[in-house]
Amino acid sequence: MKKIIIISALASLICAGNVVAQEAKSEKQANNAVKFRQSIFQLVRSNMGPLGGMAKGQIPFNEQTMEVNGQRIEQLGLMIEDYFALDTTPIDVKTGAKDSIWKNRDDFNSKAMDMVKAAQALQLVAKNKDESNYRKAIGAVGATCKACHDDYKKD
Ligand code: ASC
Repeated sequence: MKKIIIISALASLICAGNVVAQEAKSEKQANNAVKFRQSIFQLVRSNMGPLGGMAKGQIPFNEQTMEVNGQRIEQLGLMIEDYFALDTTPIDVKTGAKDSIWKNRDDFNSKAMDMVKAAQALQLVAKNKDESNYRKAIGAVGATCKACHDDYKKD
């Protein structure tokens, strides 16, 4: 009895967040999950676009855009763990996500959190009008995109 109590207490600790890992059970469910995941990354891309333009000197630095887009990327980044909780590898779906994501969940989630942290740092730099660090802070966000793509995005 004691063992059961300890085990269930541990289980509830492990499942403390909203995120419960599951395997996709149908094509419809898996395809929906892919669409939702891709929606997140499309919005990340949309918000990275102007930031990348600033870092490359194509458009002027704009603190407000840096803050707003940084906040959006932060929020989107926080959704990644949840939206990847469903393992779609049992179903044959068209996806850019590598199967290795679900074999390395902790690393994948920690790479998503690296983006969150870099996006938070960017907001702070913009808020403080810390001009000499604008490029670096944007570059740091982009580097977290690349780090995850290198390991977990096909092609
Ligand atoms: C972007 C974008 C990415 C990252 C990456 C940074 O703007 O679309 O995937 O930055 O290219 O290296």
